[in-house]
Amino acid sequence: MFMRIDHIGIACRDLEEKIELFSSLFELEVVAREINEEQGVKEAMLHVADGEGGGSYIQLLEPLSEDSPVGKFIAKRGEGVHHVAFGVPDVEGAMATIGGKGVRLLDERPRHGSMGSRIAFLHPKDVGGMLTELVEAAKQQ
Ligand code: V0V
Ligand code: CO
Repeated sequence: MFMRIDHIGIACRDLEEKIELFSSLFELEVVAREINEEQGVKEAMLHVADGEGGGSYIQLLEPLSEDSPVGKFIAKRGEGVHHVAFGVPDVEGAMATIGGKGVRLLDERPRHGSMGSRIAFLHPKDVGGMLTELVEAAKQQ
């Protein structure tokens, strides 16, 4: 199955502060911002590189509430790496293949992700403690 790293998600208490930090340290540019109510986040995508199948990004995530996934993560573990997202050409296909290997899918069907992508999460306990996201990037117009 073709996979690339689409993004690394970082849990932040203050999005604007961390945008400033990452863009000044690594000279990364913000290419998208979004509030995703369903996922309980306010987020920004910082472009790292372009590759076959799509770009790669740092995704900065500020929780919209304390009882959202990122809010609970920060309360328990503090700020830092929250998830790794693999880019796949067909998210339903990847869900079926990986689910067939006994990994628990946290989403029954793909959900809306940043920049028009379709996403699904895998349980961290079945992936060596790493919360894993599958991302099918939006088709280029
Ligand atoms: C929780 N655990 C993690 C974790 N979050 N382990 C690694 N990385 C994380 N981020 C561990 C936690 O320490 C527990 O282990 C165990 O999993 C169960 O966690 P919990 O705190 O009891 O349960 P919840 O209610 O916090 O749920 C955790 C899961 C939840 C992962 C099930 O956060 C979830 O459904 N996440 C998927 C959605 C999401 O994260 N959305 C935000 C990003 P111990 O302590 O029992 O050993 S949105 C996004 O990326 C977008 C929009 C995008 O890319 O476009
Ligand atoms: Co993500």
